[in-house]
Amino acid sequence: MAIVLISTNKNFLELKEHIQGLDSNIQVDIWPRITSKQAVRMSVCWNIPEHTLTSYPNLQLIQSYGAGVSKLLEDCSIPSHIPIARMSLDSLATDMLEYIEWALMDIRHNGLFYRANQLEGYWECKDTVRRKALKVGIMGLGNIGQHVSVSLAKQGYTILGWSRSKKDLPNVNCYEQEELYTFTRQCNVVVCLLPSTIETKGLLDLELFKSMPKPSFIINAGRGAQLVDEDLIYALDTQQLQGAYLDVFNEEPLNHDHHFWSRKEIMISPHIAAQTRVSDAASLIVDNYHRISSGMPAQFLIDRKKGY
Ligand code: NDP
Ligand code: OXD
Repeated sequence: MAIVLISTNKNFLELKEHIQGLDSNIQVDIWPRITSKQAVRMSVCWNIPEHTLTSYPNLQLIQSYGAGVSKLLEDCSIPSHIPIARMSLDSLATDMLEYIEWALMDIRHNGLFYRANQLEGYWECKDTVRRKALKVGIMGLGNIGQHVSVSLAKQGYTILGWSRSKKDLPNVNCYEQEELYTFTRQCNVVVCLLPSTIETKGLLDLELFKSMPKPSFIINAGRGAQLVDEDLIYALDTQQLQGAYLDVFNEEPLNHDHHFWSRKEIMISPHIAAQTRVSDAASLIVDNYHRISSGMPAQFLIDRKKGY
């Protein structure tokens, strides 16, 4: 029985060492060097080329190396009977919280404004925004969104939350799917922590921006496909939105001639908001491997119909 680690942009050598450090009996291959395709029971995948998973006759589990699984679901060559598990780690939630805290602090201290002024050598003061004045709406209340919203509420932010099914979280005013605009109308910061699905594609559009009080901010650390790029530019041009913090993009890496690069109201980070930590990932992978080896279902299986 073996695990194969497959990625076009991650070096999985360290992951292999961690997995074997936890269980030296597990055979671990790093794609494309496979000892025996027959022996492979589990694949760990991040940015894999299409059709890579078609020739493993005994594959029982596809484990995403990230929380997002949309790329795997888009690959029609992956047999639909093989379960897919996502990465669901406390460290992804705590790291994401730090990224959102940093963006909120930057909003409160007018970071976009002062960095733009520095480039022009221009001195102008603006009032710092009090924590209570920000009404922060979190879209997506799963493993990550719940931790982020509850923690920010504890810090004194006014927090609203929105998800497909209504949640009940301490000091978070929660809304369900049909109440999207009731939710956004109250938020001067919207934070997107949603998975990429058919339903969430293009959700961050002009209609949503217009529903928010003027001016406001968005933070997108979910997936790039959730944002309509041209609508963001228009919303910034018309001062409907004051700024945007973007960690994920329709195309990654972001093309060097994309308009976002030149906009002083946009803060760009290269999909680093919460990065899977190798040691935590290895523990989950080994646990899931042991589960499937003893006939138990793996943890954190996704629902293909919902798309997450
Ligand atoms: P979960 O699956 O735990 O949570 C997803 C949440 O989104 C759930 O609350 C779900 O609602 C909600 N949701 C899904 N579809 C809809 C919809 N159509 N309308 C309203 N709510 C919806 O995922 P995680 O919290 O683990 O991760 C979320 C996403 O964050 C990932 O899929 C990935 O895209 C992104 N991510 C980004 C990272 C980065 O570095 N930028 C790092 C890690 C993750 P319900 O609870 O009702 O099911
Ligand atoms: C993830 C990500 O899905 O890194 O984990 O975006």
